Amino acid sequence: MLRTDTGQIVHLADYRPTDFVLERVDLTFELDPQATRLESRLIFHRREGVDASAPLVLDGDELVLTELRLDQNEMPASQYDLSPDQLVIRDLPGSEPFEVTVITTINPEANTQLMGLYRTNGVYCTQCEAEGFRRITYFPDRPDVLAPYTVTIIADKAANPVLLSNGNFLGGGNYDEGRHFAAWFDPFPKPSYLFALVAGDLGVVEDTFVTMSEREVALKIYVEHGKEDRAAYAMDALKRSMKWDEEVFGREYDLNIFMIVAVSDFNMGAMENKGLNVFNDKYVLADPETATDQDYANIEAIIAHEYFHNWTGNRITCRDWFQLCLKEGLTVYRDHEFSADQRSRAVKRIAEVRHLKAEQFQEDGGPLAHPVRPTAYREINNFYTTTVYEKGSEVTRMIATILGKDGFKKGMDLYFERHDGEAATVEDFVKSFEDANSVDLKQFSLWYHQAGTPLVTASGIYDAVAKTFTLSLEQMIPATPGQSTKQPMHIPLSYALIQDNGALLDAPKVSGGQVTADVLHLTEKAQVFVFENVPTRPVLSLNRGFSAPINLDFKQSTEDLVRIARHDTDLFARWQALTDLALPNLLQAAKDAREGKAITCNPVFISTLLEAAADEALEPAFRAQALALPSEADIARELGSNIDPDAIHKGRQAILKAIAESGQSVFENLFNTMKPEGAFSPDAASAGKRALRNSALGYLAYVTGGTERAAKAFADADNMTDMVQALTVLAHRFPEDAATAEALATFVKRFENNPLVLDKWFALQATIPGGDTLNRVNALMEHPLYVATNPNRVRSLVGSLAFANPTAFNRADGEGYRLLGAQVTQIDPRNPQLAARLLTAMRSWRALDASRADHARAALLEIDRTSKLSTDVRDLIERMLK
Ligand code: 0A1
Ligand code: ZN
Repeated sequence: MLRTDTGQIVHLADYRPTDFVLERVDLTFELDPQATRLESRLIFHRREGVDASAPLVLDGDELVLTELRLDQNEMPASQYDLSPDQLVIRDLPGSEPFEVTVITTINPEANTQLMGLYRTNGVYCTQCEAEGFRRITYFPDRPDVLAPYTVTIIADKAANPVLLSNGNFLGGGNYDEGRHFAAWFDPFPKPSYLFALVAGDLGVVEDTFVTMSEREVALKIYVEHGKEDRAAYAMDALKRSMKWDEEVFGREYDLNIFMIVAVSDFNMGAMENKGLNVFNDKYVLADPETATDQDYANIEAIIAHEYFHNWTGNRITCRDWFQLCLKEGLTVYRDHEFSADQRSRAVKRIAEVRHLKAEQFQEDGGPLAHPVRPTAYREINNFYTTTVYEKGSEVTRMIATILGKDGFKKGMDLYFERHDGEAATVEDFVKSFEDANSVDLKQFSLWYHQAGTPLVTASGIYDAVAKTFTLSLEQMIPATPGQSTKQPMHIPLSYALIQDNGALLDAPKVSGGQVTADVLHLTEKAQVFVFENVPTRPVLSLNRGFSAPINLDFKQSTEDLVRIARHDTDLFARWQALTDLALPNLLQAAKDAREGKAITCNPVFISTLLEAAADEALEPAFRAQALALPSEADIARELGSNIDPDAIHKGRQAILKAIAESGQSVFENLFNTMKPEGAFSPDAASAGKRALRNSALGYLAYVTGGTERAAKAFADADNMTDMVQALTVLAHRFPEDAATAEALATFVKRFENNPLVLDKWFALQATIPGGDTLNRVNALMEHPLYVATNPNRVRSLVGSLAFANPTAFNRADGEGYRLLGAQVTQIDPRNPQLAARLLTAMRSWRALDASRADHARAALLEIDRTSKLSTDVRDLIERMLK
C-alpha cells in the first residue's frame, strides 16, 4: 500500500470483532476508464451488546467520496468524519438494521499498483486480497466480515461485451447510450477480499463439469482474443482438480458456474475470488510451441491451488490476516498432493523440497524470519511469504504424518463440518484434528509459533554383541528476530534401517519414545532411541520423504550414503543421499577455488551419480533431479557465512566438468535416446525424458563439441522446453560465441509478439553467470521490447538477475546491489508490491563476505534515505537493516 507515513503495526492480541454486523452488500458499477462510479448499499445492524454510541468505522485507501446516504437520505456532514483512508459514521440506530449508501468515483486507468480496480490491456480487472477492496469503496475491509453480494455492472457494450462478477449470473440486457448491464448474485457469504469484477472484450473457452451429486457446472476460461487455443491445458487441469477434490477431500463445487480470467498485468500468480479466479496469464496459457514442461506443471498446480481455495479459503476463510496460513499452507498442501497424484510422487516431493530449502530455509535463517502464524505485521502484503505458504504446507503435511491418512481425513472432515461459512483461526484448525482423533497437539502447535529451521543432530552406534542400534537425537531451534529462546518441538522423523544386502529391516523393535509405523517422534530436546534384534550394523536412512522441514546434521560415511542411494525404497531418500554425497565435494571445491588450489572430486560420488543417471529402472525425471546438483544458492546456504559467490561458482563448475568428463558416454547415450516418441505431449513421463536429455546436453557442454551440439539442439528443437534449454546452454556456457548471438536473435525475432516467451528470453540472459551480465541487463532495460510497467517483464529481467544469478548480482564492486536499489526506488511509487518483492532478494546480505556485505548495506541505506517509500518497502528495509 502506498502510504508514505510509516504504517501502524497491527497486533494479533488486539483482535476484536466489528461493532456492526454486515448483512448484505449491493454494488452497482458504472464503468469508465477514468471515472468509474460505484454505488454501494450496505445493510448493517449493531452487534448485540455493543454500546449504542459506538460509531461505524469503514476503511478506505486513496478514495474520493461522491455521496453518502443513510436509509436513502443524504447524510448531514455533521454525522461523519472523512479522510481518504477512513469514514467514521456516528449516531446510528440501536439494534434495528439500517442502510448506508456510499458512492465513490474511481480512476482505474491511474491505478498502477494493481490493487483495487485497474486496467490491463484495455480490460477492467480487480485484485482485492488483502486490502484492495478499500481502494474501491469505504467498507469494513477485513476477512471476518462476511456477506452475500449482489453486483450490477453497467458499461459500454462495444468495448466491454463481457461483464463478470462473483456467484451466479442473474441476467443482463441493454441499457442507455450504447451501454449494457449484467447482474450477478453470490449467495455464499464472503469477505471483501474475495470480491472480483472483470469487464472487457475477451475470448472464452467453455466446458462443463458434472459434480458428484450430478449438478452441471459451466466452466469458462476468458483470455485475450486469439489466445483461446492456449487455454486447453488449463481447462483440463481444472476438470481434474474438481474431480480430485471430490475424491480425495469429499469437496464438491457449489455455484453453477466457475470462471477463470487470464490477465497480463498481475502482481502475483493468481487469485481465488469466489467463482471468478483471476490469473496471471503465465499460469493459464500454454501450447507446445510456447510453453515449457515447467510451465505446464505450474499451470496444473496453480489452477488446482486456486480451485481448492473454494473450500479452504472461501467457504472457510480467515478470521484475520494473522491466520493467512490457515488457507494458504493448507491449500498448498492440497495442491502438492494433487500434483503428486497426477505425476510422480517422489519427483514432485524432490522438487518441493528443493524449493522449500532454497526459499523458505533462506527466509527462516535471515532478518525476515517470522512464524508461520505471525503475531504482528506492519504491511500485510509482505506476509505472503514462503514461510506462510510452503512451511505452512509442511506443517499440514506433518499433521498428516503424525495422525496417519485416516486420522488426517477425520480431522479435515470435522474442520469442514464445524467451520463451513465461518472465518476461522489456526487454533480452530488444530482443534478439529485433536477432537477427531482424541489427541493433544499442543506441543506440535509450536510449529505455527516458533520461527527458524530446527537443526537435528543425529549419531548412531551399533553394538554387535547386544545386536542393538542406538540412535541419539538432539534438536536446536535457532534464535530469530523477536524470538531468542525456543521450546523443543514435536519432530516426526520417518526412518528405515538398511541392511548389508540392501534390504530394509522389517518393523524393528524400538524403545526411547513414541514410534508409529516408520516414524520416530522426537519430542524432547535430546532423546535416545534403541533398536533391538538388529543382526548386522545397519545404515540409518533418516527424515525419509522429508517428513519434517529441518536441517539434519548426521555424519554418514560415503559407503553408508551410497547404500542409501542404491537401496532405499523411498526415492526421495535416495535423491537426498546423492545430494549428501555431492555437497562436501561442492563445499570443498568452493574453498579450494577461493584459495586458488586445484579442485578435485570424490570418484565414488561421481560413479554413484552416473550409475543412477544410467539406471533404466529409475524414472527419467528422477535421474534428471539427481543430475541437477545442489545450486550455487544451496551451497551458499550450507556455508552460512562469509560467502564468496565467485568461488562457489568456480568450484561448482569444476565439479560439473569432472562429472561430464567421466560420464561423457553416459550423457551421449542419454542425449541420443531420451527423446519421447510421437507428437508432443506435456505428460509427466514425456517431460521426464526431456528433462533427462536436456540435463545430458548441459553436461556435454563441458566436453569438446559443446557449442556445436547445443546450437544443433537449438535448431532441431520442436518444442519450447528443448528450445529454451538449448538456448540456455548456449547463453550460459558460451555467451560470447557467435552461435549464441545468432540463436538469441532468431529466438526474439520468432517470438517478438508473444510476451510470455519474451519473458524467457529476458530471463535467460539475465542469468548468464559473471559480472558482465550487469551491463547486459542495463542494455536490455533499454531494449524496445522491455516494458517497465509489466510485472512479469520486470521480474523476468530484474528479478532473474537478483534471485537467480549469484555471480552477477553479487558482483564484487557492489554494482548489482546498486542496480537493484535503483529499480526498487523507481518502481516503488508506481507499484509497491512489485518493488518490495524484488527487494527481498537482499534478505541474506549479512551472510556475504565482509566487502560485499558493506556494499549491500550501503545500497540498503541508500534506499532507506529515499524520502517517500511505501509502507511495503519501508517495512522490509527496516527489518533487513535491524
Ligand atoms: N491468495 C492468492 C495469492 C494472492 C495474494 C495477494 C494478491 O494481491 C496482489 C494476489 C494473490 C493465492 O494464494 O493464490
Ligand atoms: Zn493461495
